[in-house]
Amino acid sequence: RRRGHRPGEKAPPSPPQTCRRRVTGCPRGLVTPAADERVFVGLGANLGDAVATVRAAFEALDALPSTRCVARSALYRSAPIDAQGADYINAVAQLQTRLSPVALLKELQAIEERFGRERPYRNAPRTLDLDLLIYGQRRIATPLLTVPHPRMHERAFVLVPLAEIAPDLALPIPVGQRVDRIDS
Ligand code: PH2
Ligand code: MG
Ligand code: MG
Repeated sequence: RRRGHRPGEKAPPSPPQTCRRRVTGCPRGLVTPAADERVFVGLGANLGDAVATVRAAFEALDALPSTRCVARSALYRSAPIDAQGADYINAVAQLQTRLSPVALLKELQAIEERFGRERPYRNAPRTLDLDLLIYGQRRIATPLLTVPHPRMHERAFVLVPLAEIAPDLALPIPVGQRVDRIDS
């Protein structure tokens, strides 16, 4: 597996300015040189064995092409917010990846599918939810993808695990929401 170039190694030549970035030419069609951007993914589950699922999902993230999971938060339990069903198990992963944001989104959706995700209605209980929270400094606003995640700043179940693994991000934690760390 390619892990991106190491410090000291010669960087690949940049494409000519006049050329559109080629994304269709490479086999997966999905690789972009972004290996040193800090990428964070939120994990959530409240259907089935949520603890086991979130643990397995960390492994699935680490197994993605051109991607490594470089930090995992603890697992946290919280009541559903704007949703019904059982308590959620939530966590946050930090990735190092050469996948573009959209390519990564597609991979996250494929993992959700593999874990039996169904979408009968909005915010329905789910076996696994993987949300792209932050992709370096990028701001993305397309019908397909919004980064940073538009609701993450209101959600303690995202911010608390994120603050655990990235304390320097200095995010505001909402008051009045309980998020209880569990042993994992
Ligand atoms: N995800 C939602 C809606 N509500 N509540 C908790 N506690 N945890 C979640 O992951 C969550 C939620 C939509 O994705
Ligand atoms: Mg979500
Ligand atoms: Mg989602």
